[in-house]
Amino acid sequence: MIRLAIQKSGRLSEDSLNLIRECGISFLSSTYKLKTEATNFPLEILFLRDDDIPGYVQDGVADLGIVGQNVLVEAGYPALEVETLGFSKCRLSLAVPRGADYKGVGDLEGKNIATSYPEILGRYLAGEGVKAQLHTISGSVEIAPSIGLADAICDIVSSGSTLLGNGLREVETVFRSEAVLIANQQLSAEKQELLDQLRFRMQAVRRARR
Ligand code: PRT
Ligand code: ZN
Repeated sequence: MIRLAIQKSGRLSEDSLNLIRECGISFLSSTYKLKTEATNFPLEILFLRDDDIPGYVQDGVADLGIVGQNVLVEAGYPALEVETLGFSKCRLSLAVPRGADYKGVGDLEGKNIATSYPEILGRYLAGEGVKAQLHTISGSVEIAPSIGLADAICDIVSSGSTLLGNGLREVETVFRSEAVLIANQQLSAEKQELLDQLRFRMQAVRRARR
């Protein structure tokens, strides 16, 4: 039996469940349960908050997980990635108030930037040679400039309408992300075999979708 952790409720949940079903794996899903067993494959599915998934897979509490690369890299475990899945595509971007004078990333020197991704943003700014004060907040990052908490923000963008609605302008792409399958790095031979079977089916599903 191999254990796969997926997001309990959020943007990754439905696509993760659909992918498992399209792999020909059947299971009963109930909104109240925190885990379920497949009926035709030796798989147990755990339903967790996405932020907890990389650490659980790293520690072996779960063998496998489905999570966004943004969360995986921010958590510090990029090496766990084994397969890109092609859904939940988004980007982590820097944005400034619409009317702000901005010519390039150097203009952020000495500025206050609100984000939920201090690791990824910190590395990006260091690479650009820019020193800024990062303020880590866990949600509603987009309102930070309008309440005077920050000069700029760095947050996940997909359509861009949230930025627009908050009077912000996207100025730099810091990181591109999609959902990925991750795996513990010390799987037993039996679990490695099950992972290989799952990856084979996931690749077939992706080819069929194209
Ligand atoms: O409760 P839990 O901790 O499990 O969930 P969560 O609230 O942390 O995550 P969730 O469900 O919002 O997102 C899960 C993953 O989906 C993210 O980690 C990304 O990998 C991916 N994803 C894809 C997105 C978006 N698109 C997205 N648009 N995650 C967040 N957003 C948010 C963004 O933060 C911003 O507030 O949507 C807003 C912007 O959207 P647009 O379309 O207006 O640009
Ligand atoms: Zn989360």
